[in-house]
Amino acid sequence: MATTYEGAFLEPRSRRSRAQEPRIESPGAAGREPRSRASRTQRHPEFGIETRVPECATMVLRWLPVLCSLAAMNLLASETKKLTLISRQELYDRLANKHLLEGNRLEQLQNVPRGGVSPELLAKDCRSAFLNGRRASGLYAIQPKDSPPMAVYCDLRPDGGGWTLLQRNTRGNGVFSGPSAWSSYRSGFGNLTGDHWLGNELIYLLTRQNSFAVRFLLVDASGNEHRADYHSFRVDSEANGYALRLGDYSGDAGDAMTVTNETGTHDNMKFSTADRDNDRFPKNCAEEHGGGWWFDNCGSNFLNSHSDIYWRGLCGRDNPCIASSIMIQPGRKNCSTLPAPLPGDHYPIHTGSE
Ligand SMILES: [Ca+2]
Repeated sequence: MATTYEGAFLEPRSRRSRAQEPRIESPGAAGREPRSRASRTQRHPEFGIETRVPECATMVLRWLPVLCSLAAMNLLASETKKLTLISRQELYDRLANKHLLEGNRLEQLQNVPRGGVSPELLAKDCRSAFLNGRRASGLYAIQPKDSPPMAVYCDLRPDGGGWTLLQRNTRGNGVFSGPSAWSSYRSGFGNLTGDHWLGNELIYLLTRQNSFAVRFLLVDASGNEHRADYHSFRVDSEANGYALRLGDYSGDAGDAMTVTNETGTHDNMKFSTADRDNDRFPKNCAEEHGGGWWFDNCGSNFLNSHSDIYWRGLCGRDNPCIASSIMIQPGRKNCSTLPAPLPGDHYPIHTGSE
């Protein structure tokens, strides 16, 4: 009996998988790749060209708007999580220099509403406040990078671009006649709405976060205003004696900070006080002149005087300047000159909130 093997290994149709089924080619399908089940054909509406779009791509395209929305919401939620709302009192407690606020009056801070504030949203300096639309000069709480918040006087007149004041001296109220110790100049003294020294530590924290320009403004005995701009300004840390680092000069007051003469040059000098002599004079310049400064031998200027504000070539003992102020703002990347004060403007003589 002949044994036939035909169909001996065939299983019943119901038990065969589809892959095992004989493939039946449709007419005209010869030579073409079998159509993948994980793709679909899409006809271009204009050129009629058929392209095959993978199903996974179709799914991604279909759900892309939803995925984008979810990602945006997630990003927004993560950003929102970083913000903290603290009360005005709590911010005040955190201020590094609250002793410079007259009468501890919280309402003096123009950007801290009664309902509280998010420290993360505070400007890092007065220039930032200006760019955020602030135009009223006065006291602001700022939050420099890697620093506790601090209160500063912001000069925000439209033509100025946003200045952060470091010093104001109108020789009033004896503010500059008392403090002489290193610790006083380190932590600052006076009243931010009047005469004050912001403090070497805060000046260091401010100027280490960016490239700053500085303006020394002086009012001579006749009431005329003069300025000395330096296109870069930085103060080193206390470990390096709060040494002064200045760039190129421009202005009409005369370069009394970086010029080298028989009294030395102030640039690159460490700060000196009555109890810390870092100058190159045989005696102690700070003790001799009655206040702290970047003295050399002893120098060509001294703005922290309670009596004679000195700037070589502009005002001296016989014709002392009657007011001074020191202010900074981030340096301009394009090296353009700093805006000049308008005729009649008197930067240093702000004695109250505007
Ligand atoms: Ca000395």
